[in-house]
Amino acid sequence: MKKFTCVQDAGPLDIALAMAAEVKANPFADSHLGKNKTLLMIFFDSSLRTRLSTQKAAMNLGMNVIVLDINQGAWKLETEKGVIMDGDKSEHILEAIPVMASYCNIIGVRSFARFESKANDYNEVILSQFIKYSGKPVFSMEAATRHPLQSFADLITIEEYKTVARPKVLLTWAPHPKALPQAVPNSFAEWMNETDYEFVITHPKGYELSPDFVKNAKVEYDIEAAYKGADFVYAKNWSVFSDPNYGQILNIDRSWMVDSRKMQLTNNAKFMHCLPVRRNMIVSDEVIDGPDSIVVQEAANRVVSAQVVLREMLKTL
Ligand code: AN0
Ligand code: CP
Repeated sequence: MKKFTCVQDAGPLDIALAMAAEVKANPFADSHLGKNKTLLMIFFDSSLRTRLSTQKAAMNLGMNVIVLDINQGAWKLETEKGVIMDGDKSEHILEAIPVMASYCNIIGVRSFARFESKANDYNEVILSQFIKYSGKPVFSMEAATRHPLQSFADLITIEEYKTVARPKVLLTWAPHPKALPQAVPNSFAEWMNETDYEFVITHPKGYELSPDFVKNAKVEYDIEAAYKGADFVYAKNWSVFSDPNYGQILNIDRSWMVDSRKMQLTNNAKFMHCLPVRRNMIVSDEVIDGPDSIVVQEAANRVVSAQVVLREMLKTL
């Protein structure tokens, strides 16, 4: 694996899931594979889970790890080409990428949607420059349009907890006070669409995701019908995708919060969220603290998804 930015990079999902099971059962089986190999994790945005789980995965493989928070101590980076650099940015990404790449063997990048230009976000201008100019295997730790390590961990978790062969998986929008990217729901949809699950998306009118990610998934605007019989309820907030309101919040309708009343419509559904989650905005205390909440197990599987990706990248070095 030379790059991991989307579901296609994972290869056939049955094989990816088998690798995940292998890694989970025996996390130190490949502890020599990463000897004298360095992972550089570059964060343009905050993180708890991605930072810790990816570092743990690298340590399980015997790698050395360097973490750089671009916004804390590094030079401010210019990312636009051809500009006169007379502002507050001291260094251009065109030098910074090959320099950073010279210090490591594998690069992980976190760079969220900026909401300044939909074209820049959906063309992944930051992540694609790392792929183009680093000469090293690059993986996404959540980019502008996708969060593949999260979606892979979500798939692993659903496979572990499903009680029927073909579960109904509901992705529901939920309210949040700040505008959030579409990366997590886009990516979740992209991965779910590669399975044979019954995959349903529900959200208020105006929050339609890009058709490139929704594909043939059922979009159900009747929230009760959407919840009915669901085996998994995956909550996430996202901001508007469609023009002219790209990146904005249309409403924070609290009635969309995942609560016990809605969960009672389901087939004892498990509750999932990528975290961090705002309690009593996205989900009620009762649901997230209840026996069907698997958010911590889901987060724990982030080590597994990261370790599969790093292992397969190490094998190509
Ligand atoms: C981010 C998002 O919605 O993309 C990261 C989630 C993993 N969430 C927040 O910024 C709260
Ligand atoms: N789910 C997730 O990626 O969490 P962090 O933003 O804390 O890394």
